[in-house]
Amino acid sequence: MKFIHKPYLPGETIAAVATPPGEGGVAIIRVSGKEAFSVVSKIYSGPIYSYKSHTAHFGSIVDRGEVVDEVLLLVMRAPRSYTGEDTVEIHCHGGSLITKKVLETVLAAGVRAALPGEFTFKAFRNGKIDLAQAEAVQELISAKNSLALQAAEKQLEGALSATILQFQKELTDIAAIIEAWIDFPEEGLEFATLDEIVDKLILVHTKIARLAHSFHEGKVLHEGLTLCLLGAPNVGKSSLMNALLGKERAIVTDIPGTTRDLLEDELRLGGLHFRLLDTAGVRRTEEVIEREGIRRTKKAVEEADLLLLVLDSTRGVGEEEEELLRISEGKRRLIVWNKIDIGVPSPLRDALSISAKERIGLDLLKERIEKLIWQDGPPSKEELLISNVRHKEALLNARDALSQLISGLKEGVSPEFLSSDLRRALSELGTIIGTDITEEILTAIFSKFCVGK
Ligand SMILES: Nc1nc2c(ncn2[C@@H]2O[C@H](COP(=O)(O)OP(=O)(O)OP(=O)(O)O)[C@@H](O)[C@H]2O)c(=O)[nH]1
Ligand SMILES: [Mg+2]
Repeated sequence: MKFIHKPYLPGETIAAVATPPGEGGVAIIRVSGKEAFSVVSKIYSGPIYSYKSHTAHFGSIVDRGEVVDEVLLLVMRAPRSYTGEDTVEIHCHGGSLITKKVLETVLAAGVRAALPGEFTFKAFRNGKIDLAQAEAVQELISAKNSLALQAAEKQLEGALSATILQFQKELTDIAAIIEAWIDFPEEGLEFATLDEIVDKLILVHTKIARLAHSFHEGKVLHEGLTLCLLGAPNVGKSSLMNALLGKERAIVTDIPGTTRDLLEDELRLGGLHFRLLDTAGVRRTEEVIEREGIRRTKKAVEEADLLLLVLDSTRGVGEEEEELLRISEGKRRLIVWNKIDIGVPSPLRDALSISAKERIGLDLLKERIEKLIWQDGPPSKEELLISNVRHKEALLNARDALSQLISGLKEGVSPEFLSSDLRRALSELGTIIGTDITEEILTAIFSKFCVGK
C-alpha cells in the first residue's frame, strides 16, 4: 500500500519544538502563521503586539493564571522570517517536561502542531526559498563532514538553483527560435542556422550531463559509500575487515564458511566514511544457512559502490575465482591477493598484494580505495555537486529529452515534436527548483524533514 502523507495546509498557524529532544540549556518553540501573535498573546505576560520585529523580550508563559515557565520571546513579523509569515519563537528552559508543557499551552491557545518539515514548506510556499534550497536545509542539518557541509551551504545560497535557471534560460532562448520556426516555416531558420541550434543544444546537454554525473561525488560526501568485501570462503575477507577497522569485529577461523551473514561497520578513510560490509564466502553449497548467506552476498554486491575482491594467493585462480571475477565485472572494484606471507599471487592485471594477518600492504590498499573514489581527485570548493537522487533523475531525464531533440533536429523531424521535447526538458529542470512538481511529490519531500524544521 502506498503511504499517504498528510497534506500541508499553508494557511494554518502551526507550532512545534524546534530544538532536539532531551535536556538542554534552552528549548525553542516556534510558532508561525497569521495567528502567531494573537495566539501567543493569550498566554504570554507582555504586550506582544507592541514589540518591534526582530526583538527579544523577557516574560512568562501563563496558563490560566499560573506561570508555566519564564521565557525569552523572539518576534519576527512577515515577511522577514524563515517562513515568510509572522513568527514567534519562545525560548524556554530546556527540560523535556517543561518544553512539553509550554508546547501544550501554546497548542491549547489555538494552533495546530506542525507536521515534519512544515516550516520549511511554508518558506518554500511563500517564495523565501525554492525547492532545491529547501532540500539543502535538510542536507545542512544532516551533513556529517565539512565537505558535505560546504556543498549544502552552497546549495542553500542558491548555487544549484542559479545553474538550473541558467540552463532553463538557454533552453528557452532556443525554444523561441524553434517556435518561430513552427509559426513561420516559410521564413526558414532566419535567426539561426540548424547547425547553430544543434551546437547550442549540445552545449547545454553536456553541462546537464556533467552535473548529473557529479552525483557520485555528491553522494560520497553526504552519505559515504558502501564498500563490500567479496571472495571465496576462507580467503581472509573477515581478517581484512578486522585489519581495516583496527579491531576484532568479525569472527575469523580456518573453517571455510565461517561468515554466514552480512556484517557491517563504519570505516573512516581520508575524511570519508564508508559502510564496510563483510560477506559470506561464495561457493556452491547445499547447506541452507550458507546458501541464504551467499544470496545476501550477491545482493550486497549489486548494491555496493565499491567492491574489494579478495583472492587467496595460496590457491590461485580456479573456477570459483573466475565466477567472482565475472560477478564483479564492470563494477568499481579492487582485486586483492591476500596471504602473500605464505603464498605467491598469480599475475592478474591491477591486483594488489596484501596480508591481512601480517598487516602487509594495507596502506597502499587504502590509498587505492581513495583513488578509486575520487577518480579526478577530491572535488574543489568551487565545484557544484548534486547529492540528491531526485535531482539526478530530473537531470538525466532532461538530458534524454535533449538527446532526442538533437537527433530529431538532425533527422529533420517535424518541429512540433521538437518543441515538445524541449518543453519536457524544461519541466524536468523545473522539478528541481520546484516549479513543475505535483503536490504529492512536494509533500513526500518535506515529510522526510524533522518536525520543527
Ligand atoms: N597466513 C595468512 N593467513 C591468513 C591471512 N588472512 C587470513 N588468514 C587466515 O585464513 C583463514 C580464514 O580467514 P577468514 O578471515 O575467516 O576468511 P573469510 O574469507 O572471512 O572466510 P569465510 O568467512 O569462511 O568466507 C584464517 O585461519 C585466517 O587466520 C593472511 O594474510 N595470511
Ligand atoms: Mg569471514
